[in-house]
Amino acid sequence: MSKPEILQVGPYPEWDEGPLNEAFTTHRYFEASDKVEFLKQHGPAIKGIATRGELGANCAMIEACPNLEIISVYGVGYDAVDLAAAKEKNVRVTNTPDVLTKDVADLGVAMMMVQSRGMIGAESWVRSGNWEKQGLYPLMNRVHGKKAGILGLGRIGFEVGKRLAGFDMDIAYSDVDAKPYASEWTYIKDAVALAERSDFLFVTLAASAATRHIVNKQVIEALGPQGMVINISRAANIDEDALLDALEAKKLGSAALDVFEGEPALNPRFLKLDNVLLQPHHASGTFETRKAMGKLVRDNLIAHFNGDDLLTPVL
Ligand code: 8YV
Repeated sequence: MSKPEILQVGPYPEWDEGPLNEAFTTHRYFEASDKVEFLKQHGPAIKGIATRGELGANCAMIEACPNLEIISVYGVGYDAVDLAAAKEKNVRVTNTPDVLTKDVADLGVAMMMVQSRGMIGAESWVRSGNWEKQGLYPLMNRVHGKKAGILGLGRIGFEVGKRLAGFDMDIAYSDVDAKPYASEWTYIKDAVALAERSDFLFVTLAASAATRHIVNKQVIEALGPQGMVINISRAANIDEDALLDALEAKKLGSAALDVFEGEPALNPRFLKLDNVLLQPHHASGTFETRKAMGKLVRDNLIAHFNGDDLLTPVL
């Protein structure tokens, strides 16, 4: 029996390519020089799309595949998938939650520590010989015991909170409603109020039209000149122009960012700042997690084409 034909939107690590090509006939969209023509040629045969969180599947891609049955996302964020178009065409959608939750939370907390304690500058201080020539590295800022705010207490936000509790931090969170599993932490619905009482503000919201720019000028200035924002969600959750304005004017103390508008290209204003930690969207980027993500992408596709229940359905 012929293998289902899959549109592969972006590259996967080599350990995924083999098993994916064993199970499916793949069409490598990201290698096509003329992507419109590529979809015209292969779209009618495509039964599944294997994509990545940041690449998704837009309406044009979905409509170019009239026999599409499922979109499998390598990532927990499915905001780049046109869910309305998928729903209209009765296309299933899956993602890869849980397998990446703890690594993403680990990196978010690490970013807070690295930025607050100035570890990037300290590394340069040693390597440049400044330690010998100029003496002690400048003092930095304590983390333990400070006030943390978590904007979005889903799986990743909750794991961030668990880690911050280990630093004896005073934890509050904002979400659509209070979470019974977080009764030890303070629930503050309003994002500005959460920022006002926080030293560190973690943005861990699933991105959607409803959350776009939820971290706006008011939230940023409420966090203030001693505050730090840490973003391990999607750039769209923060008004990046307002963030840059505040960082440049020192109205916000600092930022630690793993996601950017237009990534991997980013606004060059970031590169001139000394109060921002820049990371290349790698919060889930460990061998263990990426292998689990890749397997889950395949297992969802295989389950669908075998007529079995999907492992991690979104739609
Ligand atoms: C992935 C992500 O690294 O999970 C997500 O939504 O953004 C990241 O964890 C990315 O989608 C992989 O390309």
